[in-house]
Amino acid sequence: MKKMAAELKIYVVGIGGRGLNALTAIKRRGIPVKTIGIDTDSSALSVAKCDEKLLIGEDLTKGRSTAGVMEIGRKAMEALAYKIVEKVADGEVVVLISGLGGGAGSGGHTVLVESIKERFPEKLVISFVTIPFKTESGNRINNAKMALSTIIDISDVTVVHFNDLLKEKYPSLPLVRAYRILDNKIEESLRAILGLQNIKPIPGVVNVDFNSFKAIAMRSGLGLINVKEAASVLSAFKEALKEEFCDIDVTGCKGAVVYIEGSETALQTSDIYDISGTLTSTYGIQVVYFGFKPSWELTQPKVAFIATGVKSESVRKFLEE
Ligand SMILES: Nc1nc2c(ncn2[C@@H]2O[C@H](COP(=O)(O)OP(=O)(O)OP(=O)(O)O)[C@@H](O)[C@H]2O)c(=O)[nH]1
Ligand SMILES: [Mg+2]
Repeated sequence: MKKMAAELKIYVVGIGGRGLNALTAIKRRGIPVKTIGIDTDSSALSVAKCDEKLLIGEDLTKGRSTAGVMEIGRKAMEALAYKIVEKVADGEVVVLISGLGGGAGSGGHTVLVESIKERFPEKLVISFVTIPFKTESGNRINNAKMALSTIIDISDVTVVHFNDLLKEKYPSLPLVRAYRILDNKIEESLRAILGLQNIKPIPGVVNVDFNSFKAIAMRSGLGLINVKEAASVLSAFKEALKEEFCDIDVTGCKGAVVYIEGSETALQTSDIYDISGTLTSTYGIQVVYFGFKPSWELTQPKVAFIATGVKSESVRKFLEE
């Protein structure tokens, strides 16, 4: 009898106001992950929707926000990170989400990644972070810079979204609606990672499973995770190469995964040759994995594209300026 692989267990931890907002959105969509919300702010925590909640820094802030002081976020997390480390022990992937700039998120995020990696160096830790609007206070921008460079160093994969690009692309949308667009991106990314299970091999190419993805994702730096739907596989792939909320260059990156979801007839032999030609010849990516997921629900093909060890000029500039 064919032995089925165990279900992929993912913990998603949201830290601070932004982290909690993202968890609430994820929970509403019913994505099969375990969610844990952490904040110093008890009122933010009380309205968040997640499986488990942890109030940190009670002795420091009396259940209020850190008021943008990163050091308080750090100390608060240092005291209780062990509780989260224990909770995520049986997970294969830990995803951390925070909005950089405030005290809880910027301070707590770095401490938690450190604690998890110290105890479980082989666990895949993926960080999703947003960069504050340029117009926010200098304190927030400095917090974000400090936290970002550490997070990129110590997480296995860091996905960066610029709030400014959200404003640029959706200028007339109310802020909360615009925020939901970034939450959707994270939800899609989580689905893309969960989707690495039960993938059907495509003959003639190097096929992906969770372990091959993990190999290109461990200690890889900046990452891109994009899912796009279009009338054809190739046009969905071209869309998925571009990240809307951060300028990403995949040239010469560590590795990439492409998998296609759709009806069996949507995938043509030439698509696979075109996609692999683009990734290996045009972008010089040496390690590329493929997969296919038959789906009868989709009316048009969907392409998930994950690239690790990518470069970003705007992240470089943000850190250096
Ligand atoms: N995209 C997005 N960005 C957000 C959201 N909420 C806040 N932000 C951004 O994230 C930054 C940090 O905000 P919070 O997450 O509220 O801060 P915090 O971590 O709770 O920190 P303190 O309240 O200072 O302890 C802000 O400066 C905003 O730029 C959200 O729901 N979505
Ligand atoms: Mg807060």
